[in-house]
Amino acid sequence: MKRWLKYARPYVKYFTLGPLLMIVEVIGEVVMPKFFANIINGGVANQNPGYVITMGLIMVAASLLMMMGGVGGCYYGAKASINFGADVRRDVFAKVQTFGFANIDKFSTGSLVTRLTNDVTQIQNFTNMLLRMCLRTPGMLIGALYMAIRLNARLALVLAVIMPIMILVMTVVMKVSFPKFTRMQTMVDGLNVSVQENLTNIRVVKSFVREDYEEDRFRKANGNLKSAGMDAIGVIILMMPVMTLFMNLASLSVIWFGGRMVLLGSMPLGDLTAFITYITQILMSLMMLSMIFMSASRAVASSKRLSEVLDEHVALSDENASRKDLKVEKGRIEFKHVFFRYYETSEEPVLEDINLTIEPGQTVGIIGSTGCGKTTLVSMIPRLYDVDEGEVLVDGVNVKDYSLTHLRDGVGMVLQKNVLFSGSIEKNLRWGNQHATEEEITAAAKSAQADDFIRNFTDGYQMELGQGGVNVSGGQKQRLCIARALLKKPKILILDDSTSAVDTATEARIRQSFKGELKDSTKIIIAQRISSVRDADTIIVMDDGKVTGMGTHEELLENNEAYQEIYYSQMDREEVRA
Ligand code: DGT
Ligand code: MG
Repeated sequence: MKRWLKYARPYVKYFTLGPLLMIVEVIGEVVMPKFFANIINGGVANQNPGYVITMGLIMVAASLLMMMGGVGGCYYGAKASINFGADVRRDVFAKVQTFGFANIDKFSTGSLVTRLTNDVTQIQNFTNMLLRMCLRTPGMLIGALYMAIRLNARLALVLAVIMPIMILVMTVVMKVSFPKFTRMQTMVDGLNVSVQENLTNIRVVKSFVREDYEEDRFRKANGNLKSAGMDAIGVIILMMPVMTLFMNLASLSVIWFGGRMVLLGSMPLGDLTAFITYITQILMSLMMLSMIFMSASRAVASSKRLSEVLDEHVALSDENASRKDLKVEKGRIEFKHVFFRYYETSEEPVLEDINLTIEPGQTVGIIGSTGCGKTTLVSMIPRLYDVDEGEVLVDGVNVKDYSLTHLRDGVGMVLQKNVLFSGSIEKNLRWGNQHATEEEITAAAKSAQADDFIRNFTDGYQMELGQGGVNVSGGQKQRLCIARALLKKPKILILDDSTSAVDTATEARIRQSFKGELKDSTKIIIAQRISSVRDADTIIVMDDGKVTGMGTHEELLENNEAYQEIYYSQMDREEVRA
C-alpha cells in the first residue's frame, strides 16, 4: 500500500480535487428529492404555481452545479489515475530492464508483458473508480439515510431489515470472487505467452505448417481465460438480480406501509415519493460499494503481481562493484577455475574448471562440438551470467568489480542468436555508438564487408529493417551485427559463430580487416570451420564443458586428437568440393 501511495504523491492535487468535486454532485443528488417533495407538497397540493416555478429554478441551478462537479470530478479523477498508471508502468519497465536472464526466465516474457499492460491497467482503473466513488458513494449512503430518517423514522425501519441482508450477500460474493480474479490474471499470462511465442516465430510456425497446432494451443489458452472470466464474473452477475430483488422488495414495503400512512393522513404524498427515491439511493450506493470492493479485489491481485516484479531480487547487478569508475583499457582476459551451471539443481556443470589467459591484442579461436559450452564460456566475459565458482578477470580485475556499463562498453559481443531492431540500418548500427560520425559508420560497415550490399539497397543506410531484421539475408544480418559491434571500438571483440552464414572468401576479408582496424583489441572467434580460426594466435579446443587443448593450428594438428578429427573431416569435404 505504501508503495502505491508513493505514486500518488506527485499528483496529490488531482487526487484530492477529484473526490472533492464529486461531493458537490452527491450533495445535489441528496437534496434534489427533498426539493421535489416540496414542489408536490407545497406547490401542487396547494395549487401554488409561483412556488412551483421558484423551486423549479432552484432545481435547475442545483443541477448545473451538480453537473459541473460531476464533470470536474471525473476529469481530475481520470488525470490522477492515468498519471499514476503511467508512472507505475515506467518503474516496472525500468526494473525489468535491470533483470538478468535468470530473472526473465523465472517470470517468462509473456507474463512480464501482461504485468506491464493488463495488470497496470487494472490498478489504474481501480484508482480511477476509487477517486470517483470513494467520497461519493459513502456520501450518498449517509446523506440519503439521514434524509430518509428525517423524513419518516418509522418507515426507515424497513432499511434495518433489508440492509444487513444485502451486506451479508455482498460479503459472501466478495469472499468467493477474490481467488477467482487472481486465477483469471494467471490465465491472461498463459494467453500472452501463447500469442507472443507464436507471433515472434511466425515464420517457423508457417514453414513447419504448425498453424493448426498453434491455433489449438491458442484456443486452449483462450478457453481457459474464458472460463476463468466467466467463473469470476458469474458470481457478480448472480449478485445483480439478487440485489435488484431486495431493492424491489424494499420499495414495495415502503409503498405498502407508506401508502397507508398517506391514506391515514399522517404523511404527505410528496414525502412518500422522496422517500422511495432515498431508499433507491441507499441501496444503489450499497451496490456501488460492493462494486468498489470487487474492483479492489482485482486490483489487489494485480498489485501483488506488480510487486513481485518490483521486489524481484536481481542477482546480477553492479551494486557492490568496487571499481565502478574503471574502464576496460587493454583487453586482457583471465579465467581462473571457473565452474558454471545454468540451474543450481543441474548435476553436470556446463563449464568445468576453466583456466585460461588471453593477452591483449591476441586473436583466439574457440572450436568444439555443438553444446560443449563455447557460448556459455564467452558469456562470462561481459557478465551475461555470473560464474558459480572461480573468477573471470579483465585487465586483472574481477568482472564483478566493473560497473556493468563500463564492462559491456569494453566488450563487443556479436551473439550467436542475434537480432536487429525495426528502424533504419543506420539507427541499428548506431546501437554500437550513438555519437558515431557518418565516416565511422561507413568504416565499420566496410570492415564488416557490409558497405557494398547496404549501398545496393535503394535507400542505402536509410533502409528500414523489419522487426528482428527480417528483410535482410542471414549472412547480411550477421555482417550488420558485426558492424554494429565494431562501432563500439571494443577492447574485446567476441564473435560467436557470427560468420557461419557468410561465404569463406568474404569471411577472410572480414578477418583481414580486423588485423588493421582492431590491431590492439583482443578478438575471440567461435567457429565451426577450422578455416575461420586457423590463423589465430591461439586456438582453444573445448569438449563437454572442458578445455581439452590449446595452441596454434600447427601445434594442435600435431598433438590434439579432437582437433585432428575436425580438421580431417573438414578437409575431406573441401577436397570433395574442389
Ligand atoms: P553451439 O553454439 O551449438 O556450437 O554450442 P555451444 O558450445 O555454444 O554450447 P552452449 O554454451 O550454448 O551450451 C552448453 C550447454 O548449456 C548445452 O548443454 C545447453 C546449455 N544451455 C545453453 N544455453 C542455455 C540457457 O540459456 N539456459 C539453460 N538452462 N541451458 C543452456
Ligand atoms: Mg554457441
